[in-house]
Amino acid sequence: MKVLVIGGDGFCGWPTSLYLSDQGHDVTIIDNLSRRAIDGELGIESLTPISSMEVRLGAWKELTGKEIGFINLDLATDYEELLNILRDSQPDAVVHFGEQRAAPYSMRSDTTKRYTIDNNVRGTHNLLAAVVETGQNIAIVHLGTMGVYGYGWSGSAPIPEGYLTVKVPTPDGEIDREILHPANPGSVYHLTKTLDQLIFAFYASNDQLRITDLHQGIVWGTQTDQTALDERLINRFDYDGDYGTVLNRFLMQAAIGHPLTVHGTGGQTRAFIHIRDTVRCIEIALTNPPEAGGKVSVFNQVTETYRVRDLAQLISELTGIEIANLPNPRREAAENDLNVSRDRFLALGLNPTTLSEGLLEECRDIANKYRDRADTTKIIARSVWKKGMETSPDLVM
Ligand code: NAD
Ligand code: USQ
Repeated sequence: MKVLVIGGDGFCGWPTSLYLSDQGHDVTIIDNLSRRAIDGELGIESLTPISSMEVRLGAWKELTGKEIGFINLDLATDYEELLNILRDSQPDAVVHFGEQRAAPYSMRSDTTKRYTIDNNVRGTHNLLAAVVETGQNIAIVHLGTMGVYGYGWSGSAPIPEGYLTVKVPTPDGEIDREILHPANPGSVYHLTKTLDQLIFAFYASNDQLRITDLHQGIVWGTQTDQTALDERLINRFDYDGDYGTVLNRFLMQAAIGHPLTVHGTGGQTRAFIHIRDTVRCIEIALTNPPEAGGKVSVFNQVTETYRVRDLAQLISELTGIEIANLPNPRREAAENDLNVSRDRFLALGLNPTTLSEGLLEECRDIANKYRDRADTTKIIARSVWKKGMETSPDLVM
């Protein structure tokens, strides 16, 4: 299968590109390297030393004999170039990872709010408009997020995979209607994913585009079999207050002896998936596209749910590192339960990787190996959801 991977330089996109190439697919990465530029803007670096795209692709070819193409293009602004690429390369599918993905970064300032909306919404719309314009039957797989559903909206009922059947009262009695699950975004970033959903619904209906939207939970881990082949292929490991996600942050903090930064009581329950399952799920989605004229195919791409304080407790018990309950810089429910339907990937053969001591240790070993690259001043999350919530004094190391 010929696949374009937009955002293929990122944390999920890079291992996915290698995995798809390894499986024999013909892969070309499209990325504007904006994530690397944001590292520069924030004065941070991935904990792991990621190589330039040139070195990454050269190493992959040297080790496997397989070639991955690369095009530096901004999905949100370089529309004509995108159209030409689709026309020339005629891919079977496009995987769309190419968005600004950090909730804290999206809430950092009016500039980052506007950038996140402009980048993500324009990028998604450009892709769909270009696919329609080519007239080609290109399948689209997009990375959405579990956060589109919000937390606790439907009480203890499991969050369905995208759609909800509701009863609509009419003068002639109730009728059943299937609707997109109500959107309840918790940040400007999550808001962009809910806007993406409406764009997809429109183009699936109006233009019969074949679209899959993967509502992914928080990805943890860093290496896959392919990225572990050589240090030049290593995946990124974000640990800073904006881009680092909770479980990887705790593992990195444990590796350098930093108290585990639980926001508030840690009663937030979230969905998780290991990076090795992310790459498998993408291939399953690519090989099971919806029919033209069908609705958007939605999967919940999660394998487990955990409460933040339970993760902190687990890692604290494994490592002896203490837990610090910090004021929460976000506006979010202090406590929530989470019950998620995740049957579709299981039915298509996903064998979930679950959290285990071995995997936690593998990740902590990586953090440990590169601990000298950590900038401890960047660990505390400082982007706040509303002015006036500015938090907390520095943790004393
Ligand atoms: P990332 O920031 O590491 O990677 C995103 C990549 O997209 C980067 O390489 C960036 O340079 C590129 N990009 C951004 N805007 C672009 C544009 N306009 N044109 C071209 N390239 C652009 O993020 P990630 O963690 O790999 O996430 C990938 C996708 O998966 C995102 O859409 C994110 O919302 C979703 N997701 C991630 C997680 C997670 O825990 N990391 C969880 C759920 C969903
Ligand atoms: N949290 C802490 N301590 C920390 C970091 C986070 O307690 O040091 C808490 C947060 O307050 C939040 C929870 O952990 O309640 C999750 O935060 P996160 O940063 O791990 O994840 P989130 O902001 O939700 O975003 C990440 C990805 C995003 C993806 C999303 C999936 O960055 O791209 O869409 O996970 S989901 O959460 O399912 O919507």
